[in-house]
Amino acid sequence: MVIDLPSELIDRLRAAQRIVAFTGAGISAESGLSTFRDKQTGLWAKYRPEDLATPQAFQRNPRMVWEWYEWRRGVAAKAEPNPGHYALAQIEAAHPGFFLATQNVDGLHARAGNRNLVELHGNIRRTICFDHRHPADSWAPTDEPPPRCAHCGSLLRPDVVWFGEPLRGDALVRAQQAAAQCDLFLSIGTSTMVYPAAELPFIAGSNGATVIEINPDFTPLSKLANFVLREKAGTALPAIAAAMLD
Ligand code: BV8
Repeated sequence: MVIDLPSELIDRLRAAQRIVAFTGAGISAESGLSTFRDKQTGLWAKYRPEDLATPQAFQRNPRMVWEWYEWRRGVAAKAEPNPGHYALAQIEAAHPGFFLATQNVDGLHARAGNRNLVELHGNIRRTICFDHRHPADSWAPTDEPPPRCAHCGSLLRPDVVWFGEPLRGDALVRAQQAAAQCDLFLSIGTSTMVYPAAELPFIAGSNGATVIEINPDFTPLSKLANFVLREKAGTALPAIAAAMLD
């Protein structure tokens, strides 16, 4: 489906020098990956992600949390980037001032071709140990999962940021600086609920950037955004890329 963008939005898109895209689970929904707000399906239907994605849950029941991530890792590995992911890769390829900050851990932006990106909440395809964050690329099969670290013997876990854990490295600072300095901020497929990541669109808006929200549903950002496209990312982003790159 091709949508018409407001002419004022097209002018802003074409004039933008420094662009930040901020994505959440909604951009991967059209790749078949359920969002955090979706009811969990099947085996995990009775659990809320927020109750599984915590260090406490892992310490309480490491096997269950490990198996939830093994299931999600398997689903993510079979998923393909969708037109929304590819549109952002097209924009980065044509726009030196483009920066992508994702909350997603599925690795689909890198697979679509984006390089100038930070994965604020880590990546489900990477595994580390719980006690020292030693990376683990492989591990001996065990009938008592989670497997253990070859270096220190502590339990292995996914290299993602759990609720109650601080974001790692310089990802957040890089994203905050990009948000503060951009002139166009695209907030895509996120409920804008999880901090500190959710602050990024508000940082951009308070620094004078044009803020565009792409989300079929209302979020806490909707009333502040300069433009709200009540569309799926897979519909809106190709139209935005076409308007920018024509
Ligand atoms: C931190 C990785 C501090 C794991 C994730 C009280 C006590 C303690 C902490 C807090 C507190 N109050 C607030 C906090 C902070 C807490 C927080 O924000 N909690 C929320 C629930 C209130 N944050 C944290 O704990 C963070 N850490 O604060 O540390 C600290 C500092 C120093 C020392 C110690 C501690 C860490 C947060 C990171 C958690 N990890 N993911 C994993 O994936 O398993 S969060 C996870 O949910 C995602 O990464 C994402 O960030 C987040 C929100 O999900 P969304 O991506 O927005 O997806 P959602 O389903 O919510 O929405 C999807 C949207 O898409 C919807 O709006 C839908 O309408 C739309 N959509 C659907 N289809 C489409 C679409 N849009 C477009 N197209 C479509 N087709």
